[in-house]
Amino acid sequence: RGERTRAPDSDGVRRLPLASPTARFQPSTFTFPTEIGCFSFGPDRVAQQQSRAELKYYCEPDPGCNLSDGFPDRFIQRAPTAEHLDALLECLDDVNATRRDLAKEPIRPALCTWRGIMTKIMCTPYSTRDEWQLNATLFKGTVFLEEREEPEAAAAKYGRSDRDRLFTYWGYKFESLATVPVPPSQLQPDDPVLRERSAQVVDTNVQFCSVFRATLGKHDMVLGGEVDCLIREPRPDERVQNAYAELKTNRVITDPRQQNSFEKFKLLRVWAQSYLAGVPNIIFGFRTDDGRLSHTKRFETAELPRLVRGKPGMWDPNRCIAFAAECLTFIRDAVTVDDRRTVYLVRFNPSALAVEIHPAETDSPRAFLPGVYLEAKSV
Ligand code: 0WD
Ligand code: CA
Repeated sequence: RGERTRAPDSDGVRRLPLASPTARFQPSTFTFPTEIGCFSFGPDRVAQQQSRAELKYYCEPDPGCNLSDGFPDRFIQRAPTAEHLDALLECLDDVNATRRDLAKEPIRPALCTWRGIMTKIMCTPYSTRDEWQLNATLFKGTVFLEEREEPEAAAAKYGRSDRDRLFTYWGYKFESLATVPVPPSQLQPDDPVLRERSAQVVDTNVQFCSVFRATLGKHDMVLGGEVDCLIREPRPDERVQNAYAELKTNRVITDPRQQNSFEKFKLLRVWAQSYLAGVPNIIFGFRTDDGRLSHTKRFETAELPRLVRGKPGMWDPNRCIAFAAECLTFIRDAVTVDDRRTVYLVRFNPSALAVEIHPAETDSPRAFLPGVYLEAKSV
């Protein structure tokens, strides 16, 4: 530790080797995130700032319901357009403009990105075969990260086979069947809202995103992440986050091998994802091979590490946190040119088992900070 090479190699690339299971990173900490703002995307994919319009309530779906229903005619899948961090930055600017009016210091985090990027970084010690590539830009003291995806790869994901699209649909259909726009306590058993659930168009443009502030090691971060629903009505004296829930689907588990893989891979990812955003509840919809909902099961995010602890080959949340903190320090140390047109490539290289930071590209065609943010009232 500490002696890990941070200076560039002869090829100009800086490398942070993934610690082996025996050579651990310094333990680090993550503070429970606090929501500072939010936004909703409607079917038009325009972000309504500070709107909870698309935050729905969980409502137990009917067992045995058909997740294929409505496919493909009632499925609107968002086109893979590069949205960058636009809605998130607009939200942060909005929050800072309000703070300025209250004579409060603006929030200028060390890092600002989508929660999904941090999930990837956090899971890296246990997902060593999965490459990731990020664009990084330092602007006015904040490092911004976005996914670097070649247009061909994005298009390939979108234009997959009908079978693949159906699998994707099942996940969204579960969300649609398991949520209602008003608290279920306000609904009668025969309320039309309940029946309308199954007739709804599944539109992946529609999303509610929470924007929150958290500290990882010595770094403060502002992250934005999609929140699926509220599990109950939040009490007036508590943070709304306490009632947030993540919805997931999984094939029904029928043998110990599947249980092991579920715990090892799926629970790690959903733990990291939910933990980062302070989402305390996770609801799994288990489905059959032909897309019927079998049953649902609730987990508390905080109980997942305990559920896998001590089992061979499982993950350790402290290792995820320690690695992510180290990775952030590595990025902060290497991304030093404060310029909106300068972009660094940050990459996890599975064959070298190392995070790499490539030399800065100045006046880069990949520059991704939007005009609205650059000209913002609060920057
Ligand atoms: O275009 C892209 N490459 C991505 C866009 C990748 C990841 C996220 N996003 C967008 C999301 O659409 C959202 O507006 O960033 C925003 C925040 O997302 P996040 O919360 O940081 O994303 P993540 O935690 O990776 O995923 C949360 C949900 C997913 O739910 P599940 O249960 O599968 O984890 O965001 C959705 C999906 O419902 N999602 C996407 N929706 C459309 N296109 C995508 C995508 N590429 N990735 C995740
Ligand atoms: Ca989900």
